[in-house]
Amino acid sequence: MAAPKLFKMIILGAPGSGKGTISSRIVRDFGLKHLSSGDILRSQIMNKTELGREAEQHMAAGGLVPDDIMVGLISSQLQQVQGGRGWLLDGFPRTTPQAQQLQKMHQLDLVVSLEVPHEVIIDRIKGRWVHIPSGRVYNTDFNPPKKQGVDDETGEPLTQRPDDHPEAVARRLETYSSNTEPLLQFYGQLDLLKQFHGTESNKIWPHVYEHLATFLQPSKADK
Ligand code: G5P
Ligand code: MG
Repeated sequence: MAAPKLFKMIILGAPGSGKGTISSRIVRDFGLKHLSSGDILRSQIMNKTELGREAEQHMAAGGLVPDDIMVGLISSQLQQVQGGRGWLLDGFPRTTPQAQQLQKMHQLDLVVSLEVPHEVIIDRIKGRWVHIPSGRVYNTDFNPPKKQGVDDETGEPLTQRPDDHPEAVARRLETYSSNTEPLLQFYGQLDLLKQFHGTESNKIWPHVYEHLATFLQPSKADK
């Protein structure tokens, strides 16, 4: 019997727009496999791989890791996804060449974009703390850890991302506007794009949930 077709989606949005936050709810309620390009790169840096060393310089300055590295990295990660309902890519593609390469390899079902004003983003990034090994994200106001400075599940220390200092955040927002925003048009023309506007993830989430539920049966009934 042929394997069931995998659901393939992308989440776009500026740095700090809540891609990781909304993705973790999609994983919880719709059972997709979450692949975050930023989390994959940070684990390469933590493991001191050659790729990690190359990526680190670009990331710390708020720039982009070269397209050829990213396409190779993500396509090999996607090949390793076995079974399940499908996947959710967060942070990739980020440039038109990356999107063109992905189109050659996979037929996408949906592209979601989170549209959050930049002034809201700058404020919330200041309070972000992360657990690098798992990618779990906290915020001192929005979703603080149970114990300050410590990951809820492992008890390991939380850190602040080196690219979350104000100069790098400003550069990441500029990079998003010039390199990634053109993808809205790219996916709009392919009739795959659905945009969600708002300033709070908790208010955006029910709309994302309802839209996704038109494609996939939720694995949990509540939003
Ligand atoms: P990343 O890791 O992909 P970004 O910059 O795209 O990084 P980031 O910063 O991870 O995106 P996010 O996932 O959109 O943000 O947002 P989040 O973490 O969920 O939320 C941000 C904070 O706000 C958290 O603390 C969260 O708790 C809080 N929060 C969420 N919602 C709310 C709310 O409603 N209210 C409040 N108060 N707080 C809230 O990429 C990093 C770097 O890797 C390289 C690049 O150098 C990039 O800069 N890279 C690539 N380079 C080239 N090509 C690619 N494809 C690349 N992918 C990664
Ligand atoms: Mg993220």
